Amino acid sequence: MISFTHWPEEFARRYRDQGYWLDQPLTRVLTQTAGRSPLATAIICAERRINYQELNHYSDTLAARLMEQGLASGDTALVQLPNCAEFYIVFFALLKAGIVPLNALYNHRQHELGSFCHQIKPKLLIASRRHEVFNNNEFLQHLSAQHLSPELVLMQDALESDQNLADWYSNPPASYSQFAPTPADEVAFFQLSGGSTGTPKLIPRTHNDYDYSVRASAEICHLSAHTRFLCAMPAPHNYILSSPGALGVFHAGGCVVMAPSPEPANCFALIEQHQINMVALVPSAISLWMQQPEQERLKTRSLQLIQVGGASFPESVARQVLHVFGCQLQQVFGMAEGLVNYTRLDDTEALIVSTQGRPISPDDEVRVVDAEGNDVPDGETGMLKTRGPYTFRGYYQSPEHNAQAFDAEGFYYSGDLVQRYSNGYIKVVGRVKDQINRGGEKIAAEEIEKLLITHPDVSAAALVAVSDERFGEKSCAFIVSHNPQLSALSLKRHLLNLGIAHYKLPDQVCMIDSLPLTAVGKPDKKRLRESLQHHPA
Ligand code: J2J
Repeated sequence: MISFTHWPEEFARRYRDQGYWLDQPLTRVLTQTAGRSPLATAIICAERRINYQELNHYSDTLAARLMEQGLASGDTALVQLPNCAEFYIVFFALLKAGIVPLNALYNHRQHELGSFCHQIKPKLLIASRRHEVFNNNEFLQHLSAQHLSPELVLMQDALESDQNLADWYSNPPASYSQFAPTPADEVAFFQLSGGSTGTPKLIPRTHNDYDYSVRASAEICHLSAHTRFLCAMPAPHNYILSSPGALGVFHAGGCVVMAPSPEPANCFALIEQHQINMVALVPSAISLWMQQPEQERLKTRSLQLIQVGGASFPESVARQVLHVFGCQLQQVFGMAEGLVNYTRLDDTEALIVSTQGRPISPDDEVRVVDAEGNDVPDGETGMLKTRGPYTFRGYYQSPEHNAQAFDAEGFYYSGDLVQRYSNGYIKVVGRVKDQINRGGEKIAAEEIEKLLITHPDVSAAALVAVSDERFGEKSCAFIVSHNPQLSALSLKRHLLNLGIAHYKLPDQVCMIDSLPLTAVGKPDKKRLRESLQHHPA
């Protein structure tokens, strides 16, 4: 089994007694619906329509083939697929076989994928030959040189010499053995943290905790067999997978329509063609959708619910959404670590536009505290800390970071600055974690700073957020260098050569003589941010 920080026994008992933890595998969200409505369409992916029976069958087949191959419960897998039906076939197959997946984002590159491999040492890799990291064998050879070669590699859009993913889920094994999912209170899969540290952190999620968050979310969002959900943001992201996301839709028996990205022209065409009634977006995407010409927006008339989350969403824009799309708006404030807040569908318009909602569960314990850990009065700003039936108790193999991220009672500090009102609703007003939220894509400053100083001409680096009309925030790298000729281009090329995801490249670069320091000798990022406001780069 994968080792992870369990909930203390008294909490586990309470979560079971309250009916949150069902002690069933997370694949329940699929198998129950497949039993109930086998012929209902589960996924529309370009020209393909896959019903629940087929989705269940494909994932059974792949699970059985993997077990036949000798992969077993407790093994790990690294998966990187674009938004497509295979993402869910693979996810359910791995869970059925007890193989614990980590679903990388499709825009992750060698740097991120390499770090994931180091952390989980996957026996299985599932990826796409269309992705730039896998369109040749360099990365696979690099893994092999590091003694990290997976035992089995399955490829989508496979070459002749590859093991073809499509064959593996379509062609049945010689015999089916009993599936062996990991126990419901053990790790089902790894979720990715937005991060604020040097290396991307992994979040162990159990069947019990994740299944509860999905079930409860589906109920809060009134999902049903009539839900037609557009999956237009990255499928592995916690929000799009579980709030209530595709898993919530499968649980309710609705239909998930795949879009490669939130690009408006394609999404609007899909919404019209498939009469989609629900979509989950980040603020920058909804702003882009609002800017489209009215005759284009008319194609979205079937939409009944637009969810917005992942980054801060100004009240004025929220009001505009109501006006422009004329459908329900729901704000979602969540985190891959657990806690998710929603405005409720029957809330007043004032609550919906001005807050980020309230927690899913009556047993979500949320505290808003000052720097000394004392609760602040309602309505005042403080740091959010939380524990509950679906909030994790520790990052994977990160004792030092866990010592900082959790308090002695097991509350997780999310790094968000919030205000909570007497009705329990939360407003996100800022952040203490060293992270840049670039239109919902999270960048851990330290991770990029560590890579920047590996450039031979860089002696110090600090990455800070700058506000941006479209993305909310973009990144600016302050660089100290002895080389007056050092260019932004050379720095970006260096980072790209190290294989980081493109969204992590600094949007701006500022050369300075030295980094201002705080009283304790750390880079004074507040002053750096202020200097940008006075002298925009
Ligand atoms: C302001 N900041 C927000 C919001 C997240 C549902 C929705 C989102 C995520 C997510 C998620 C925000 N307003 N509405 O996992 O299940 C920022 C906060 C938070 C961090 C978490 C879900 N919604 N944020 O975005 O793990 O800073 O999850 O702590 O990617 O995003 O990021 P992530």
